[in-house]
Amino acid sequence: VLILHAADLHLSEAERDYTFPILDEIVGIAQREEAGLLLFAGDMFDSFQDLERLHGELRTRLECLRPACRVLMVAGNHEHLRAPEAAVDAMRRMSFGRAQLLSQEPFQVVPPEGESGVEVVGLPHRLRYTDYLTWAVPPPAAGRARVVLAHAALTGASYLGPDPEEAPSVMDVDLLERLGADYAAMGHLHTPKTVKVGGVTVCYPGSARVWRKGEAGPRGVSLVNVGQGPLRLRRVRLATAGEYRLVPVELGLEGDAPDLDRAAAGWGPRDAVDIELSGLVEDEHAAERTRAALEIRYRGRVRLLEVRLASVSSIAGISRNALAARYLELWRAREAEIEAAHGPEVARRVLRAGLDKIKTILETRKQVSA
Ligand SMILES: [Mn+2]
Repeated sequence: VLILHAADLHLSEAERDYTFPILDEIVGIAQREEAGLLLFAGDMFDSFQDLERLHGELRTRLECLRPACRVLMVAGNHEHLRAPEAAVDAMRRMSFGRAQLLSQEPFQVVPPEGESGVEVVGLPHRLRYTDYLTWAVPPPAAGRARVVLAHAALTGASYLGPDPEEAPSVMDVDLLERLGADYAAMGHLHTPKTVKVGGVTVCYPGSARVWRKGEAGPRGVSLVNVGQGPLRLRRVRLATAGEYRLVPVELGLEGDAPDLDRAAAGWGPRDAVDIELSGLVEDEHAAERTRAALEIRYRGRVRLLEVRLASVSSIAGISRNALAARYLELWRAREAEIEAAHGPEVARRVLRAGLDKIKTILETRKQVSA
């Protein structure tokens, strides 16, 4: 069966216009590829309130799926954020239409459907899974592949460490092996990652959207063929998710920025662009003017734009200082040569390193004379 596996969409009321088109794109991929199973591995909603307010909208958006496509999901830690005590009972009373929420603790077995169907074991999100050795999980049905659907970080494999900013919820990979899973459809880690542990292919498709700063690289879902011959896995990119792009910019002495239009031509309208200005400048007001100008220039071109003064330091009159003047004179004589050999970025960094050194010398002198 062809499975479309997505995770961590974090649908939210505040970002309705950003997140729902991504859901539509995922549904469109399931249609185009004729997926037989659509799995959502948790954090479909950004909080319990978002789940309460938006689950009807989710129901509507899933209606167009062909009847042969089954939709299963588990809750993640975010569906429990700011949730009332009986959150799981509340979730069970909600109607998700085409989607079935696997909420039975600690696991829920969904028997295969049709001749080529796979068996799915849902593990609703918990803070701890340490009692798993006592779970009475039946062995996989004869001749059927088993898929585990879960939302957790994993231990037992050092390269799958927990996300430091997220809730603990760590699962031992041994649990996945004991369940006899062929494929573990995981959510929780926002960076895409696939590893083979014993006989289990463990896959995190990563967040289906840019959820916070630093989530760089294309967002996507996994398309996996399970149950017919060897497991085949491929990644499909989500165009509507855009990308997070960190753009480091080194300012010149006058607070001037290099031309960013070439780089900006590669930015998409759904991207989150984070321009980080650094450098040593004569006048910090000039740096602030550059910052404001860049904001005006690129605002509206991307979904989110931030232009920040990250590590800009200023030293007034440095170009009039004898030592600095001599250094700048030597620098200008060799600037073209260094730029040609190493590119403008390296050239700016070399200039900055020299001026930083001079700044330190001047400051030390001041302290000594004071
Ligand atoms: Mn998440």
